[in-house]
Amino acid sequence: MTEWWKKSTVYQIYPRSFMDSNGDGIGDIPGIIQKLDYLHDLGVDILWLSPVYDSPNDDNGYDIRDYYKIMNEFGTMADFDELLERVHERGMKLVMDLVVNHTSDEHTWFKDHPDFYIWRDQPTNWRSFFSGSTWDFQKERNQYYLHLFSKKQPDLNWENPQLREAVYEMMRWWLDKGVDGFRMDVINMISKVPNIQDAPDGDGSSQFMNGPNVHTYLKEMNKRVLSKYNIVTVGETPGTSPKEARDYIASQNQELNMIFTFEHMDLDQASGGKWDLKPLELIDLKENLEKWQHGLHEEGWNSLYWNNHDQPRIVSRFGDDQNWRVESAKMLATCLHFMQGTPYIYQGEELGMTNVRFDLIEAYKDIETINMYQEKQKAGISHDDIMKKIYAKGRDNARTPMQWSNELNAGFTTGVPWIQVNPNYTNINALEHQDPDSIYQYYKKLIAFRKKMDIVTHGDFTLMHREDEELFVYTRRWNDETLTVYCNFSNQTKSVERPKGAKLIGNYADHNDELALKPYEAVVYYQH
Ligand code: ISL
Ligand code: CA
Repeated sequence: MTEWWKKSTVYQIYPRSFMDSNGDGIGDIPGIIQKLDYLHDLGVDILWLSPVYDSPNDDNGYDIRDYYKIMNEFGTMADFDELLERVHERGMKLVMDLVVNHTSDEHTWFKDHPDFYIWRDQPTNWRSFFSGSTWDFQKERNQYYLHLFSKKQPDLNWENPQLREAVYEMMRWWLDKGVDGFRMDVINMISKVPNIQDAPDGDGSSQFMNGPNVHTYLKEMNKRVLSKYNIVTVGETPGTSPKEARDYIASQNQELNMIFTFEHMDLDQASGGKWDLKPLELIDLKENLEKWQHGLHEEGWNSLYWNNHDQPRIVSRFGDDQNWRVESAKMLATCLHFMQGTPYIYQGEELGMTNVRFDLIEAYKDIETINMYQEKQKAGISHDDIMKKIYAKGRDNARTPMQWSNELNAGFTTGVPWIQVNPNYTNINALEHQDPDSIYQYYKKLIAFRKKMDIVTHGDFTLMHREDEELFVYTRRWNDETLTVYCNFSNQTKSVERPKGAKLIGNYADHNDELALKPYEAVVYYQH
C-alpha cells in the first residue's frame, strides 16, 4: 500500500510573512485564505503552517503561550476553522506545527505547574542555540531552569506523565477539529539524560538529542494519539543519522512517518558551527543525499527540502541568484524533486526568491541573528564581518515578505511590513506565475510528474559521475523504466554522454541533444 503522503508535495507557510489582509503589516489567516487558489493551482497537496498559536513572539510563534488559542495578529479561531474548511474543500490537507519541547515562559504552566519544566540547583556550561547559557535563574525558586533556545522558551519535562498527558490531550483537540497532521519541532530533543553535566565546548547536544527515552515517548504518543487518526507526521530532528532516522520512522516502530535531516544543510559550515562559513563541495552534497536515498529506501521515507523558515534561500546558497537565477532555481528544483521522498516547498521558493542584505542590524528581527550579532560584537568582531555571516546564513533571509506583485511592499501589505520587503520584488514576484517559462510553472510540472509517475515514488536511486565536482547526475529505476537526471551546478558548459530515452523536462528550451550541458542546466530523460 502506498500511503497518501508518499505521493504528496508539501508547501510550508510562514504566516507572519505570507499575506497581510488588514494592513497591520503582519501576515494573517484571512490572508492565507485569499491565496488558496494560488496554492491549489500550483498543485501542492499539503499545507504546513508554522505556528499560529497565541505567543508573545520572542521566537515568532515557536514560543507558545496558549496551545488552544490563535495568535491575535493572525486572526481568530473562527478564521482558522474557515481556513481548514476551505483547504479541505479544495482537496488539500493542513498540517500544524507542534512545538512541545518547550513553551513560552508566559504559558500558565510555567507558573502553575513548575514540575512541567526542568530545574537544577547548579547550571551546566551548555550554550543555547540562540547564544548565551541554556540556564536562567529564578529567584522565587532559587533554581535554574533549562532553555535550549531563548530564555523565554523553557524546556518541558517529558519525564512527567502529567505533562505528557496534557500534550496528548491538546493534540487530540486539534486532530478532532480535523487537522491532518503535525510537523514536530525539535522532537528529538524532548528526552534529556538523567544526570546532565558540563560538556566540551559547551555543546550539550549528546545529552539531549535522540536521548534515552525519546522512542518510549513517541511510541506512547503514537499509541495514544497518532494511531487513532489518518494523518501525516514529520519530526524535526537536527543531528540525526539515517540509522537513527530509521528508529523514528520504520513502520514497525510505530512512531513517525518522516523526519527532517539536517546533514545536507550543514555542508557549507566549518567546525565552528552554523556561522563558520565554508563553500559547499558538490561531492559532499551528492554523497550525503545518496546516503539518505539508500539509507531509507524501503526502510523509511525521506523528506526532501532545500528551504524552510530557518534556512537561507537555496538559489542564493547553492545556485547563482545574480547571473543565473531562473536557471539555477529550476535546476535545484529538478535535482530535488526527482528523488524518492516527499518534497517540501517553502513559500517563495517557487518564485526563486533570494536572500536579502540589510545594511543595519536594526532591520533584522530574528532573535538568533540579533543575539549572535551582540555576542560577536562584544568579542570584537567588526560589523562588516558579522554582516557577512548574516547575509549568508541568517534566518531572516527566508522571512522577508512573500513577493506577490511589483506594487508597494510587494503586494504583501498596505501598511508597514513587520520586516522590510526584499527590494528585488520589483523584478521577482508572483505576477509572473502564469508565464509558461516561470519558475512557478516549472515547479507545477515537477509536482504533476510525481503524481502521475510511479517511478518517482518507488524507483531506486543510483548516483552517476560520483567524482565530478560540478555535475549531479543520478538515475531512478522501477520495473523496466529509467529516469536519468542531469544537473549542472556550475556556470560552465559541461559535456556528458547522451542518455537513452527521450527528454521529459529541462530548464532550457534549446536543449542540445549531444548533451553539452549549459550553465546550471537541468534535463531529465525517460526511457521504458
Ligand atoms: O535555525 C537553526 C539554526 O539556525 C536551528 O538550530 C534551529 O534552531 C533548530 O533547527 C530548531 O528549529 C526549530 O525550533 C526552534 C525555532 O526557532 C525554529 O524556527 C524551529 O524550526 C525553537 O522552537
Ligand atoms: Ca494582518
